[in-house]
Amino acid sequence: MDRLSITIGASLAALMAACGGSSTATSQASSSAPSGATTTSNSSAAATSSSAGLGQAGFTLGTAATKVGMTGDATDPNGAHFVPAAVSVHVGDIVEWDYDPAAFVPHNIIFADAPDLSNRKGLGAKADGSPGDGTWQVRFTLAGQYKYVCTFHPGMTGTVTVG
Ligand SMILES: [Cu+2]
Repeated sequence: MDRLSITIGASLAALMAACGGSSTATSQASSSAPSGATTTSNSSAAATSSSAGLGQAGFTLGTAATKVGMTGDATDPNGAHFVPAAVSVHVGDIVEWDYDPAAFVPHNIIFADAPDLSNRKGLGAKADGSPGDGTWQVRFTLAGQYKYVCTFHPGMTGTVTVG
């Protein structure tokens, strides 16, 4: 009995060692190589923690250095778009997105690399047709280029360059 359990224990230990060995090799390979999967999982974790250091976001942070309009919808020949689609500000400046109440189409502002700065709920018309929050502000505290999209309208994209 004792010898049997020892044998089984040893086999299990060998199996676990084998598993541990292979998974270690896998994680080493993926962490040393800049693979897409590793980069994605790292960047989403890093973006969540680091995007707090990129700036702050809210409805009323202060006076905006630059304002971006949100206009158009599916019936617009040009489609929905941010106006202007590209803005440049200095570190510490506030960018404000203003919803046009006449548009009756909601828009959101999603920064893929800075989720904390994003407005996920969206500005503008609510499901019942009543207007939602009309403005969204972001104070950028780190230089860089910040690309964003409205996920409600494919192709509705913008860029904030902070320098
Ligand atoms: Cu939109």
